[in-house]
Amino acid sequence: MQKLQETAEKIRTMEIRGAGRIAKAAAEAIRDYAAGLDVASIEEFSTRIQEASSFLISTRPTAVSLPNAVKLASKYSSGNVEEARKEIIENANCFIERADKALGIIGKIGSRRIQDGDVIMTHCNSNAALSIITTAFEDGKDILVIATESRPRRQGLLTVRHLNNFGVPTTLIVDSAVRYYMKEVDKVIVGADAIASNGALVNKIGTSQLALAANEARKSFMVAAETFKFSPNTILGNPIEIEERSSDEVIDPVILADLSQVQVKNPVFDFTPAKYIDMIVTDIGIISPGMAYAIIKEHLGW
Ligand code: RUB
Repeated sequence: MQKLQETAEKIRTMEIRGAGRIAKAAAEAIRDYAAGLDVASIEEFSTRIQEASSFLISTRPTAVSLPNAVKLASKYSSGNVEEARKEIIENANCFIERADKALGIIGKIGSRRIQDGDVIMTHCNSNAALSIITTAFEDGKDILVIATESRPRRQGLLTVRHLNNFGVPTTLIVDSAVRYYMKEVDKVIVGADAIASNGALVNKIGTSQLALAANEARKSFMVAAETFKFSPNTILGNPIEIEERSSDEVIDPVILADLSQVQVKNPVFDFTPAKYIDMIVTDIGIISPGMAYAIIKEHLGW
């Protein structure tokens, strides 16, 4: 359990972050936990796997890739401990391999929609969105990227470093400059923490501002999301919980302690309605947000 607890802690503190990376780390944690589980019966095996799954899922509430990965990885049908263990190891490995491949496929499919000369705006730090951008660049397309800082954790700095390593010309802006620069943009490309059955997107706080500004300026808004980012629970009308993190990420607690009339809010994701999304680039192809329900039914086994 110690290794699994370490992974859970890294996800909670955001040492491991980004919906795709979180999903892969969770699948690995369940796999290694199952591999080393010393139990006397299948009932005990089942209880311990369920406990470990719930523990991992509780670390961050919004990215649906986390429960999806844990569910897909921890599936087994055998009543025999050794066989059940083998099934989990295989399912987890299969999920991890699928997740790795998905990024490459999204990059390939999405980059076909990028034109020579495009200016692309992105927000936060999404591996899936970056896969499209760097694939287009490596295909020889002459592109420019505008990347937001993404307060309060400034994941935009990871994005600009990544793009710099690829040699992609990139401009870093503060989040409040999104609308100011939108007139220069051709396409917005962002990642996803979750996509609801009605096609609404949940992604880093501020994503909906990019969508509104893009809509106002008639620029295209593209989401890059593996199929395991779609939320089965939303079919049942369950809302996606928006994570609220500590005020320490926004303001020095010593300064805040002096401000008796001030409270700080730090929601870290927001909703972008489907009507602002032109397309979702997934590992099974490009879809309109209206197809989200079909993805959940056909590709997540619901
Ligand atoms: C990260 C974030 C990313 C999505 C998609 O938020 O909002 O856009 O997770 O990323 P945080 P990816 O930093 O709070 O985890 O495409 O890499 O899965």
